Amino acid sequence: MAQYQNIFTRVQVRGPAYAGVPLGQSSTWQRSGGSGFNHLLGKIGDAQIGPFYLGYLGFLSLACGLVAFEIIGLNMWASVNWDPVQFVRLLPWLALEPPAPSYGLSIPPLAQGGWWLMTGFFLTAAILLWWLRVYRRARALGLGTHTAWAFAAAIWLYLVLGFIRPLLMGCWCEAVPFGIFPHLDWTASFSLRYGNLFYNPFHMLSIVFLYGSAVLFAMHGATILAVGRFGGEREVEQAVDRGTAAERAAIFWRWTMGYNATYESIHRWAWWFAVLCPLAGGIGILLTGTAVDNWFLWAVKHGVAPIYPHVFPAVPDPATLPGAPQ
Ligand code: 07D
Ligand code: 07D
Repeated sequence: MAQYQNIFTRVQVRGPAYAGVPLGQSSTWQRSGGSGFNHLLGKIGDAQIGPFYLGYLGFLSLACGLVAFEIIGLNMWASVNWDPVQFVRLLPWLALEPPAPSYGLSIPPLAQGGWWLMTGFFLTAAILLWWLRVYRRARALGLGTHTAWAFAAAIWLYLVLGFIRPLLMGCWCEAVPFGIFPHLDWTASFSLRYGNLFYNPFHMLSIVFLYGSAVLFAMHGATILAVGRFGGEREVEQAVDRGTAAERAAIFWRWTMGYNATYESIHRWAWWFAVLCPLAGGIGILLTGTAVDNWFLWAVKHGVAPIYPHVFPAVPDPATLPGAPQ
């Protein structure tokens, strides 16, 4: 029997290219790039590409992002003596590291972390300018600014990791290096240095919202695809006038779970789950090394982790020994 399958397939309905609503009088930039169609992209999204709105914020953001990207790339290339083959071969392991602990919060020479500091400046400028662009484009279209605020939650975690926490700790050396595997090494050693991040309750909460976002996204995506045959993907109409699709989606979850979201509230659930992941995470990182020095000992103190019986002789926490890096 022929069935309407909509996991992979998509009906491509193609009208004339649509430039979007007219730009207001106040706009100094025009949309650029014209528009075209791509059949393959149309299989996973909308087939129309462009026009693109660059604007001065977009331009400045891309320019700053390019500077940061270039500084990272050239430093990595220099670290393999400008050998192009080794550069490509070792790329995932190459790094641009922050300054050594002895520099504290001062500005170090370029080759001793100065390039890292400069990259941080340009990357942060690029991200903040992109945030402004997201905010301004939403306003220009008369939208809410929900996307900008969700993005701000991610930027919060990024700023805590690379700027706010290092400031509080009094050292740029606390920040994350630029590099694919080096930033993973940093993440692992951060956890070890502070007594296992698993015992940080804000890391736990962040994981709840990370996993929760995935399961909610799967449930929502599945529900909407499942009622696609009744026009359920036209969510706005279904939110204001609950038709047969919304009705069935609600009944499905009421039958299986006893409780259901609405066509509108599911997006609030999704928004909060996604936003709370980096928001909680940022709090957890900010507390680490500033308020709490060892999450395992913290957890023992608060009855989260058990006190292990003294089978072996006592081992002091290496971080509390004289001469340990602070
Ligand atoms: C799918 C949206 C698209 C985004 C993509 C990432 C760059 C970097 C730069 C080579 C979901 C684009 C990547 C522009 C290129 C250079 C110099 C988002 C999607 C496709 N990480 N991390 C990755 C970043 C931190 C951790 C991958 C950025 C923290 C772990 C990618 C930041 C900690 C793992 C990446 C950042 C941490 C990764 C895939 C900033 C704790 C992995 C990311 C600015 C949170 C995974 C090899 C992805 C991996 C991975 C980028 C911060 C941990 C390179 C830009 C310091 C454990 N991280 N990360 O898909 O495969 O995100 O690593 O804060 O296992 Mg990371
Ligand atoms: C990084 C926000 C910044 C990104 C921005 C984007 C560009 C490019 C380009 C699109 C991701 C900028 C974009 C520049 C755009 C293009 C082309 C968001 C970021 C602004 N952990 N852990 C988390 C788990 C362990 C550790 C969060 C799981 C170990 C550290 C998350 C496990 C150790 C940190 C999480 C696990 C450890 C984290 C990240 C399991 C390592 C953090 C949430 C099962 C041995 C971060 C409080 C997020 C955090 C974090 C999950 C294990 C270390 C929930 C599932 C015990 C140091 N971990 N972790 O949204 O917030 O990141 O911690 O083992 O800093 Mg963890």
